[in-house]
Amino acid sequence: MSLREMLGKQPKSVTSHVGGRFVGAEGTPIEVVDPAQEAVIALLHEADGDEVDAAVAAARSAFDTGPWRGASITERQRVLMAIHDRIMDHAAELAELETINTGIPLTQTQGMHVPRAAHNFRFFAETINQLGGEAFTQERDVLSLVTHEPVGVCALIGPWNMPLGLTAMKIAGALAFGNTCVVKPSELTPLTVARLVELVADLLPDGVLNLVNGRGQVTGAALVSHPGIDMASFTGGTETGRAILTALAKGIKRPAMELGGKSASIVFSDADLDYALDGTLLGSFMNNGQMCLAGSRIFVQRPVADAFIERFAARTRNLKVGDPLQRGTEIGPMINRAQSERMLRYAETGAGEGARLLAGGAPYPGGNRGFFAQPTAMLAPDNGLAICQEEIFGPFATLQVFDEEEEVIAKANDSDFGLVGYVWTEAMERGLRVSSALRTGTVLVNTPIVRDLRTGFGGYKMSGLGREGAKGSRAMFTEEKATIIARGKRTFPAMGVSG
Ligand code: TXE
Repeated sequence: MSLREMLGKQPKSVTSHVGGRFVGAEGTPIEVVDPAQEAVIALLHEADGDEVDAAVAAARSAFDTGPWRGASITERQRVLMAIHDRIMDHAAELAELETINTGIPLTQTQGMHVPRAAHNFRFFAETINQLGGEAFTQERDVLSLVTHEPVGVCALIGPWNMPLGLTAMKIAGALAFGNTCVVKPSELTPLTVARLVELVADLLPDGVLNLVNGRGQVTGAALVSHPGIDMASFTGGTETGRAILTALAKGIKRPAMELGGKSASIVFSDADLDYALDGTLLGSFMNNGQMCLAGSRIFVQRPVADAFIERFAARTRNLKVGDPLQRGTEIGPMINRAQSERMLRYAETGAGEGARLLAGGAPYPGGNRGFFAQPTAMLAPDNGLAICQEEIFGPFATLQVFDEEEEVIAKANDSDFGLVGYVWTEAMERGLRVSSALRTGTVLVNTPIVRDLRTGFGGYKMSGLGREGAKGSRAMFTEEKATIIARGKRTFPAMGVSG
């Protein structure tokens, strides 16, 4: 029997993991659904305020009195590498589980998500040995040292679009820098993170890695407003980010926010057009288009626009939609019915605002189960349209035509978001010039997604706060401490000597 059949017959029970033990199987569970089959595959025990309290207390006690915070770098590296190996040993199972739970094609979960989840642990194991502090010796009589200490208990809130990979990045960073954590995955996609916790529980001291599950409004809200946490790292939508920031503000807790995007992908007429076509398609439709860094707001320079747009539309119509477990499937179902209906509403809104439908714009006709929608492309007359301004988070691309470099930079920057910009050109000077003009945290020149963990990933404007990556993660997960040491007896004004 396949894993999907097994889960369909006997949905997995997912509980919290607190202080080294799996707890809490009572109460009415939340049904977790396979978006391709609409079958219940897991029953999620929702952690209430008391259970969140217990998880934070376990993390607090492990941080304050446990061995992890003071463990040597060698010991932390050993554990992080052991977690890497565990993930790789279970890579096939984790990829299949991720695909069943998210609808993301197996080729992508196998080829990218799971290896990347493991790589995060290897990367941070190496990074903690390489990132040093600072020493300032300019003042003759003092030596100033800057060191980084763990921030404490980290609340890690994960999204549903790449649950294992993105949450593993947070867990690996938090643990590498000596913290303890409480993880809350999305209630839509809790399976792989729960399995990860199960797989690595014996590698960590009790209380270092805790897991709570449940809806954002209940479990998530209780966690981020808990006085016992020291910071929260969140990946998700802008509205939720705002709610979490408000909760954190009460306790002056540190936020790290990776929010949405509406990234421009600019195709200049001097680009290698076949290559740019492949790149813009992948940048728009990978991960079923449910990507914060999707480059799905495409601008094409007029001399090549007609030919490029026609080919983009034909390739979009040709995308293979279907069962994400099948090899060859390029687009699986969207995460739930609300998201697929929302995406199709955007096609109507776009048409109402004067955009021309080039491909898709309707439910997927093949099969009567699953939250499938046809990959969609629209030609937009103006960047102010809702389809060019709002994050759609599905297989939906907009195309616009431009004439001048200055004009397209202004249009690309005309967005509330600022996560990523893509530039396609054979003129490297232009690539660099446009890169420095784009108000985004990352610019990719002549390539779709490349994630170099040594660089920080995060957004300008409403795309977030902070950066994830080597130094960015250190800034997120450590407190910076200055220690000023007198090199000998210093001369300073003596007070209270006379009168
Ligand atoms: O995710 P949410 P939603 C964008 C995308 C999508 C939109 C909405 O545009 O259409 O967000 O997605 C938890 N306190 N992205 O609403 O709410 C929740 O349980 C604490 C961009 O389905 O952002 C889940 O674990 N936690 C994106 C996590 O937040 C709360 C990835 C994310 O859910 C909470 C996903 C609360 N009050 C969606 N409310 C990206 N940046 O990649 C919810 N949560």
